[in-house]
Amino acid sequence: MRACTILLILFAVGFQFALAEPRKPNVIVIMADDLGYGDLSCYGADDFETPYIDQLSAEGVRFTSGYCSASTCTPTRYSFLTGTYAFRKKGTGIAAPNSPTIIPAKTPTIASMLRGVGYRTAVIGKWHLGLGGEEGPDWNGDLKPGPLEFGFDTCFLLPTTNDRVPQVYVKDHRVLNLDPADPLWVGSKKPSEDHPTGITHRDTLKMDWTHGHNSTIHNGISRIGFYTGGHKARFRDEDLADKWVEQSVRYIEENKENPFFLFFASHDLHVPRIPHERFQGATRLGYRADSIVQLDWCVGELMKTVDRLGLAENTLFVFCSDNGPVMDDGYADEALEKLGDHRAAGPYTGGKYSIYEGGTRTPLITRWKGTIDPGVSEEMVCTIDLYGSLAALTGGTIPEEGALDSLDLMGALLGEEGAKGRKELIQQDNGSKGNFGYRVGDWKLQRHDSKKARNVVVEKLLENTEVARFRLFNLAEDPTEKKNVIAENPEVAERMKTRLEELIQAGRTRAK
Ligand code: NG6
Ligand code: CA
Repeated sequence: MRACTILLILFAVGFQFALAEPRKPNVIVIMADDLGYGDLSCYGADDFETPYIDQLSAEGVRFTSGYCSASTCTPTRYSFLTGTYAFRKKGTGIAAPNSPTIIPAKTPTIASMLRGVGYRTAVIGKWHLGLGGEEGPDWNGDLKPGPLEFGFDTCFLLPTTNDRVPQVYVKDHRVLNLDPADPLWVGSKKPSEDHPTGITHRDTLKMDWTHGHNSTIHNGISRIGFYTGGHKARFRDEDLADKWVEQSVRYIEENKENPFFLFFASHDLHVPRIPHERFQGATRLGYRADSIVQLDWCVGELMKTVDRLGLAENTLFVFCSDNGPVMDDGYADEALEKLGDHRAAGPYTGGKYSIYEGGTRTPLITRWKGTIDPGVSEEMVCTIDLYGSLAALTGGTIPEEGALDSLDLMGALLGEEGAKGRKELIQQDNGSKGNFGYRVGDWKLQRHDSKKARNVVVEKLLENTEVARFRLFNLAEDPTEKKNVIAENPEVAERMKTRLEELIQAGRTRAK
């Protein structure tokens, strides 16, 4: 009897120990660019198909309350990598072509945490977090600090976004294929009187601009900012997706024996939307949706590679977006004209640049064959939580002063029964004007310090509308945030206003 009890205790202790044992699957985070909640067939799009992402979703967990932390690219990426809300750090808004790195030196990141527990780490695709020290990027020299100083073993990058100059790849610390005899110059002023731009040579463009984006021309498209030189290093917009896949497949093959972390930072469907020729016309909706089909193809290639190498049961895929959708973001690509009935933000209002749900509630899917039971989850999860969650899964450590807002939601991310997501989430826009969304359960408080709201995604240009500083919505009854119920619920509103301000002032939301 006694022996039996001891055995039972030993078994129980052993079992608990086994539960707490770190697991180190490969992790592939695929971050789409400007992809809205309604932009995939598994999230309700029915004007075109996204079969590979649908498969990922069917084999994993599809979140209906999956968020990115901001409604523009740079702050979401900053928060994803550092685990800290971007509004806590000045200068984390959309980065300019010559921006220095915006991540402070020695900041711990999701990549450095995973490297600390034996992962190989890579970022392939769009960076847009600045490169170089205070002086900005040294395009002809070493581009550091950059990803390699923040925990990545290797990188293969588009330095900013492709509507910004220059159109060159950065491999580790260097511009790839740069000929020293033809140095690269990047600036914000026209380098010479006769330098062709989108204004002076507008009739030569293969895609016209609508606002901004009228400086240096490359590949028939005028961009934000000016550059000269580096001709051998320049790429064609049409080839970006193929390049990301080629580099990623190679990386996965080379690292199949190690645990690896791959941040696949797609440029689809950011402007200029120039998918490869084989995807042009893939849908009836123009290049915006054609780019979604291209993105879907990329996801399929990654899935096939993982399957071919027998890694599917040892690889956690996370699919997400960096902000909500936008139609006219500076180029005349007919996104709006050909939109038809497609609702890029699904049932939600707003999109990119907005603190309405459409700005940050975006597709989020996890798949880990053999570990995740397929399903749909309503738990609230955010890209900012991947850092804390993966640390908990892999046994990684987070310094007390690191990842200040990243929560361990691993159970929810794996779709475990009873596992809870976030109780509350702060949403931000590009960050400069102090506008916030604050969701607690079904309640959503909007705080517009700018007293202006960008609210409609299907208009030609996003209009700013005058609004009250605070508004309250009940998302269960009013997911479109049309009916402000602040007057009817003064106590809820007061509680949420106070708590939001406390969370901002506290400097962190992750417990010490
Ligand atoms: C805006 C650009 C927009 C896009 C955005 C960044 C203009 C008029 N608009 O300033 O085209 O580049 O920045 O997008 O220049 S993001 O997805 O990288 O945040
Ligand atoms: Ca974006």
